[in-house]
Amino acid sequence: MTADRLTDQTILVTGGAGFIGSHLANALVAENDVRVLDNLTTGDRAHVPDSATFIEGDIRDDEALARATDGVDVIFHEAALVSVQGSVEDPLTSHEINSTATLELLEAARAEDARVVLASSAAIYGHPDSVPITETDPKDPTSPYGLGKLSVDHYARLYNELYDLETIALRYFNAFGPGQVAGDYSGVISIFLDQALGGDPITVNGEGTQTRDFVYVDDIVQANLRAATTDVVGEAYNVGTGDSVTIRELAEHVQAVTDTDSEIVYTDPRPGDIQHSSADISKATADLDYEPTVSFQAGLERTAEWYRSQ
Ligand code: UD2
Repeated sequence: MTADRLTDQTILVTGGAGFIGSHLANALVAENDVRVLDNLTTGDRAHVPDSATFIEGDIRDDEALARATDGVDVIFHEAALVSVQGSVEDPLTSHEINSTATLELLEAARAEDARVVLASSAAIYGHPDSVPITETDPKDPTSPYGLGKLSVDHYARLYNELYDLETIALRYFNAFGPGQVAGDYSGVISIFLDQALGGDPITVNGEGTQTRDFVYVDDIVQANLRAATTDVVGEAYNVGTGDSVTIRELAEHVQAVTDTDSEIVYTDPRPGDIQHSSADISKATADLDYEPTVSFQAGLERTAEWYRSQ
């Protein structure tokens, strides 16, 4: 498949009612026949575009998966148990969803000869030796979540090598944007915005010197769309921006964009927290023509705007 963009395809977005999946479904629905499979554990039916076919079901359910994958051309696999902390508390469920069910999905894709664009994660690298992180750097995940993503990232490559299935794994760094609902284990930006707009203190873990590469959801979507049409398959790509900010700076930016009096408080460091993270995106730029388009500041403003409107 080598086209500039996806048109007239039958597409499945797993997790399409969730944060990243719903943005993807919305980007695809005008020119394609889009199906969404989501169990609504963390997703929201209201975020699924009206013209998409919605299948409420769990990716662990064979019957739901068979219905969702029947006749598809492309699968974007975003459904996952996304909480790192949750995976530490319940590694078996994390494995069932993030590894076993994803393997089942690859099998279904093999039967349909469908391309699979798979959500992998920077969590596969664990504590990096140095930053920016390149795709060939050591992988030493520190959570069941990271290990599960590493297994399916490798399975995607193997399915290409063994069965000629068109697969691409995208290793997301710290995704943020509208639709990322604040919760105990959601991304730090959603938590800080929720705290600041609610008039609560902004809780920085440790001294806030740790850094993250925050990538706006539109750019995650861009990487997915390019992965869906590239002729370079069987590869994995970092999806970040190449820039990073400290968590302390992030807290200050959140204070500024929300125009709040919320103070920044420093709590205990999070056990096992990664100190530095930033993506080397040169491989995605070279192969996929991927370029981040939304700056951290602009993305933060748009996300704050969305929170205010909620
Ligand atoms: C994120 C993803 C994870 C994985 C990884 C890849 C989330 C929730 N997790 O893990 O799934 O893809 O990236 O690199 O998106 N922090 C605070 N105060 C808070 C919450 C967090 O200071 O109230 C800090 C936290 O200690 C960490 C940073 O903010 O240093 C980012 O935390 P996170 O949970 O948003 O994301 P991360 O990088 O652990």
